[in-house]
Amino acid sequence: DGNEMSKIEEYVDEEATSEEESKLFGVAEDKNVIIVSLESVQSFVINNTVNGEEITPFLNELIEESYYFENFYHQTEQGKTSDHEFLIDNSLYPLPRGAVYFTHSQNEYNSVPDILKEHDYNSFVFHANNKSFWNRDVMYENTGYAHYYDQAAYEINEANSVGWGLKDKEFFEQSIKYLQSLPEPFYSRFITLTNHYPFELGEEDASIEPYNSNSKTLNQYFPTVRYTDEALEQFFDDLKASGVYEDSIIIVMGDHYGISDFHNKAMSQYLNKEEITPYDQVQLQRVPFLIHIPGHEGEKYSKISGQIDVKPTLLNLLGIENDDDITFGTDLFTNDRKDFIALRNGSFITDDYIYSKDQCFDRETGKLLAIETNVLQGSPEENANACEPFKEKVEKDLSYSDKIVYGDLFRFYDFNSSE
Ligand code: GP9
Ligand code: MN
Repeated sequence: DGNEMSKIEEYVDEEATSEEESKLFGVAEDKNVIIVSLESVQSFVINNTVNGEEITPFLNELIEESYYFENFYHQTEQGKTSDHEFLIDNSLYPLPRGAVYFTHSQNEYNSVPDILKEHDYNSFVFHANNKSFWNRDVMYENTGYAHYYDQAAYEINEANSVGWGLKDKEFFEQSIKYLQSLPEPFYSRFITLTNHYPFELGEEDASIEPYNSNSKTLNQYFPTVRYTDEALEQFFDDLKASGVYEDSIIIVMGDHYGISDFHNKAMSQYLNKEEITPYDQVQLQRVPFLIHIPGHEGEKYSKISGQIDVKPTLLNLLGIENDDDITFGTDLFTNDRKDFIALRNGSFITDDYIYSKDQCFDRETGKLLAIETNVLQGSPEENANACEPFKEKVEKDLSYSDKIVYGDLFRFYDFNSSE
């Protein structure tokens, strides 16, 4: 109820809200926003090769001209792509079970599209799937989207489809005409599809060879990632040719993992590791995240970050004061940030440690911090309990967010109280 909500407000003010102004506050004022969600693209393919071939040549280039966060984690659960959408539009955590897009689509939210409406933006999603998949049509309507360019907006046939549907190159190509017709400024999200499990691709679209391991899934992943990388390059070319590029900022990110721990044996072969430890498993939850602002040189950041941080970061870039908002993430361009990134399964990352499956690891080295070894080495401060103080904080963070969603608590909160 309202009481619970004021407790959460206090917590968020204290823990997640930055006291410091974003270094990039307002640099993208009135610009269009184009978010590209790369289906199942994980960070381990970035600046990496397979069979001696670069996997993502375009992304590797783009990173050099963007603000790039190399330790950025997805925080999704069973709601997969929709969980990622929920995170970036709301800076709330998705649910521990089920998909919030299905279970709580009628809640009151303070989503990015709703906020941007007050600043003359219209919001759109482009994705070539059935509109009711993940209950998107309902959720989008409730959170302020003006239109969803779904499957019905695209010409889809056998020749231009593979796997889950329309191929990414065709998807972007067919989207440009809609994009050019949008009233400006707009907030938009493009969700790719080709790099979806089971990673099917026709020979004519494969520029690199599959990997060779006992996992057909991992083997096929590389050519489809490359295909999506090429589709993204073509999209950038088209954005430039159409004139949309100059007035826009473009955010590119992976939505969630593509290769599950079921394929750890093949993954350890590819990564040249003896085994995939719980530490490695957490590190594999990193997805690419970059913000491309035409005219900006960009910068590479190593600080820990996650999908929960996207909303406050974006609003600050657009110069939108949002003091009364309730977000569980923090602007990426301040130093006054929350000191952990929580994954939805309770694993977490701090500057110094990674915690997963009841084990505490050194973040830098991946070394398991066991009490025994440390007694022997005489450094008791570096023991397995190092993660303990964060454990409680992370649980609190997740549970406060869950309380908001389960209890639809934003009904009791005034987002404009200081106006
Ligand atoms: C479906 C697409 C893929 O529309 O977003 O869904 P996923 O299985 O990744 O959630
Ligand atoms: Mn997905």
